[in-house]
Amino acid sequence: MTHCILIGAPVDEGQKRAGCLMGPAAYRVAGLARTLSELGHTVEDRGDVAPAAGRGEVCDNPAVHHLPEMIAWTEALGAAAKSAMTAGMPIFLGGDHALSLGTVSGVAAHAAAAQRPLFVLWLDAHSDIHSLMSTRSGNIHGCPVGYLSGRDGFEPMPAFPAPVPGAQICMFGIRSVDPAEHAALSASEIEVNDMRVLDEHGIVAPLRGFLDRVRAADGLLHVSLDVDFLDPSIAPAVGTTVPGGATFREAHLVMEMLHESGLVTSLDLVELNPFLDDRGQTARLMVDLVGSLMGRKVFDRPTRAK
Ligand code: 4U7
Ligand code: MN
Ligand code: MN
Ligand code: MN
Repeated sequence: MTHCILIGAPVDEGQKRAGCLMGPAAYRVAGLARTLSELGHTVEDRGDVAPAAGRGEVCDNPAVHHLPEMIAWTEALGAAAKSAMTAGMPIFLGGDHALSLGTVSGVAAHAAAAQRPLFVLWLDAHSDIHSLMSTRSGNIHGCPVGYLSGRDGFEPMPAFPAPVPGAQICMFGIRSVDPAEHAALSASEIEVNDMRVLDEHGIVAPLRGFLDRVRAADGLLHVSLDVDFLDPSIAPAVGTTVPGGATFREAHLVMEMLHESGLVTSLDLVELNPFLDDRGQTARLMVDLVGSLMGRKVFDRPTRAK
């Protein structure tokens, strides 16, 4: 039994297509709390985080937008994440992926206080390893891994902490990487499992390898699930669709293996844009995936009394 803490993060400023701010409401409507309690977990919904007003910070890349707002979100979500980690397992209901700047920093602050390493599993079509100077779209949802892993080659941003060494980050589902991101990934120690790896080896062996590393290090594990990890045919409600994503069963298998590992200590659900959904199918699929992560099985044979 896990104490699940739902934290709404209606972040819409990390990209330009309005709608991710409706994500937390969509997860609630799709029955996330009920799904968790039916699995025997306790659920506490802390409502939506509200950031302070932005303070006008600027950077040299004119494409970048909403930087002050994202700095304010990072602070507010960092505080919410750190405090939730002492009480249970936070599940952050996004909101676009820029929110992970805050959630992962807060979780990392908790891990540091507990003197345990934090590992991050990044399930995404994209590597999100831009800097404010390398991003061409100017969308900060393409930058969180860059800052969280302390990507070098650009000016440090004190407002975006760098708490997770690249060697503790593992990516799955990758199929859209910009040239500047390619260079950054190559120079990093991040484990990159692109879709080709999944096609060739399946998801089980590479994921086991990563989970074994987390276990051996007695690490905490944060999972960041971007809707576009999934194939757009099953998850249309996302602004940045990329064909060739994870199938329904691949995604559930990841979640089932994560459950069996018992290692996951926090979770981001990001990039859902309910305005683009088809009768709630994407929101429902995401909730079902959380169900698998939290212990729902296709068939659980009862142990027979002798
Ligand atoms: B997401 C992109 F150019 N790399 O920087 C960019 F392809 O959180 C996409 O993974 C970023 O959805 C996608 O804008 C960010 C683009
Ligand atoms: Mn992403
Ligand atoms: Mn993505
Ligand atoms: Mn996206």
